[in-house]
Amino acid sequence: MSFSTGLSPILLIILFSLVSCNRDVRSPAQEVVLADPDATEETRALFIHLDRIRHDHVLFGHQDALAYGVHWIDEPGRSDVKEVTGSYPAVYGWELGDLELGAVKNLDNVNFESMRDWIREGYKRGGVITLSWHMNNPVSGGNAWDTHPAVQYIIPGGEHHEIFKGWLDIFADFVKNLTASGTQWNENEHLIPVIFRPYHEQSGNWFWWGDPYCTHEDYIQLWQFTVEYLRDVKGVHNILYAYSPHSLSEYDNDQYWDWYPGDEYIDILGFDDYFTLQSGYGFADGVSAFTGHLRWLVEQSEARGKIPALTEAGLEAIPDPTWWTNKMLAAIKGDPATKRISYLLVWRNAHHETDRQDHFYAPYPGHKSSDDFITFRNDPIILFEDDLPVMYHIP
Ligand code: BMA
Repeated sequence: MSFSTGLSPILLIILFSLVSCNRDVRSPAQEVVLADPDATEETRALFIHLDRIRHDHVLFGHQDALAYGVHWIDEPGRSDVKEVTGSYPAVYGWELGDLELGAVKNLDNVNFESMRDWIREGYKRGGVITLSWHMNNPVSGGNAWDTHPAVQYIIPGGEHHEIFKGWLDIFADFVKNLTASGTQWNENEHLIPVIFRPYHEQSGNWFWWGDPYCTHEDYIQLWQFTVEYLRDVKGVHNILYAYSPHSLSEYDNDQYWDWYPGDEYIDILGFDDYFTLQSGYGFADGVSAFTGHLRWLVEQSEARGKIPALTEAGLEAIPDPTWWTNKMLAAIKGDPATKRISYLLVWRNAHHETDRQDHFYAPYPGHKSSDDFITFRNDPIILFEDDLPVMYHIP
């Protein structure tokens, strides 16, 4: 069958190339759907780069990396990870617990002013920032582990809603004051993007926002309100939102979605898991069980246009000297899909003399897993800070 458009072939060719040209010039930044449609350029770029890089690489992260290590506190330039491997981690985790009380230091004794400087320092070197928040119980006045029910009282309509909003105001001020200038990708003063991971491990029973202490509906409302308030009322636009229940070993995969606020409120899908790799939960082989969880996370994230991440993991005090390669790396390389997680973050290296003893998750110089950690760092899949491309600019 043939038909005539009534247009000359030359005009048709011009029209066709205009249409295809338009398609080509549409920048990838415009195609990305974020929880915050008004996210800053750097925030959007971070999402795009994490999403691109994850096909070949996994970024390594460490909580409180610049604030203290097992044998030092607050010494400029130091990091246990750097002292073992020669590079800072690619991802820096920071914790905001007690910020909401107007405290000078967080619950782990990290000064908030210094934290702001360390966030800026890591960002200016090209690192990625993620924030956790062990928020105090806004109803009982206890800490995050005080499981007195609170969620139902702080969501809209609840009698403690105003107190909770005040805490979000303090958080919003903190995040809106995270700025930097003179970076390789932007000379001008601009906001530092952060991956915000509130109300984490909600599948567990140890935090007041945990599963036994609120309905799924109330948890979801808490999350949705948080995003809408920060984004639409407080005008915070430098956040990617990360969802991270505790280990998939503890429940059926379908239950992962029980607390899910919806694709419109989430950018990163993760989970925290400290136990499966040790063959916990009755798995004969922790590595293959862990690989299975990671694969599921990657597949689910890709189906929804989200970024998968291992938001917290590690082995406390790393008693196994080859844990990095024989457990963690083996699980990540377990199949082609698992390699596509974007980052993994290990928890903090508590100061031995003044904080919890043997509560550390990255090696320090002289630790028995140091050599293996260097092998892990040298694997082409794993990226530390000195391996990173520019994450905050889309050419
Ligand atoms: C926990 C432990 C605690 C710490 C909390 C918040 O897992 O490390 O000692 O206070 O995280 O960082």
